[in-house]
Amino acid sequence: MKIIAATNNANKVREICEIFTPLGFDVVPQASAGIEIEVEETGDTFKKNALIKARAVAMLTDDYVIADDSGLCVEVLGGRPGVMSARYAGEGATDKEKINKLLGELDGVEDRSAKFCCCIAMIFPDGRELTAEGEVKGRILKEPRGENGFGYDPVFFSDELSKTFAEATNEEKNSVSHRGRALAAMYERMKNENK
Ligand code: ITT
Repeated sequence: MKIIAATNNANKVREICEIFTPLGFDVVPQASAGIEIEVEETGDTFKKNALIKARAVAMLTDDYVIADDSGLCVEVLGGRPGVMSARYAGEGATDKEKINKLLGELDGVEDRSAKFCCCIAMIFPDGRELTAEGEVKGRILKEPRGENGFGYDPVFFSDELSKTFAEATNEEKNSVSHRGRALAAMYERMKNENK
């Protein structure tokens, strides 16, 4: 089954493919389907923003559409950067700039508890909408470690893996990550929907 991924983030597409392709889905990035839009994320929750992105692309295709809204929530920062994770250090900032801003905000802070959150939204060709969420707990290190992954992965130390997401292999990260869990939950919902 073909699914258009409503995202311009190539790393998200890679992770969605790693999990959904073995399940029999043909995941096509929106740009490869000729859909070149950048949707304004006006929601204040991951769920609202995932649906905003999925609906915008679903208007332009008759295929299934999947969208991901995700981010890093740091306890001592009251859940920030949260839905602002991509724009935390300004529009167009690099991952390194975002990490440096975060480490600056947490300078001298002892409680570095954090979690990654993800909401996956799916829209069927007949208009049905499903959402599923996942999260993973950990803490923010004082310095980046590892080269894999993207975004905040080098400073996110996973409690379950006992290493940063950037030190983990793709398989390790997917097995515990917010996105891996949200996608697994979505797969279960889709199976129930098609019963
Ligand atoms: P799309 O909206 O096009 O999907 P985006 O990167 O703008 O791409 P979001 O608005 O959902 O996506 O922002 C999510 C940000 O949160 C992302 O850019 C990273 O900085 C961070 N993030 C999300 N998942 C992550 C992960 O698995 N590892 C590291 N950082 C992650």
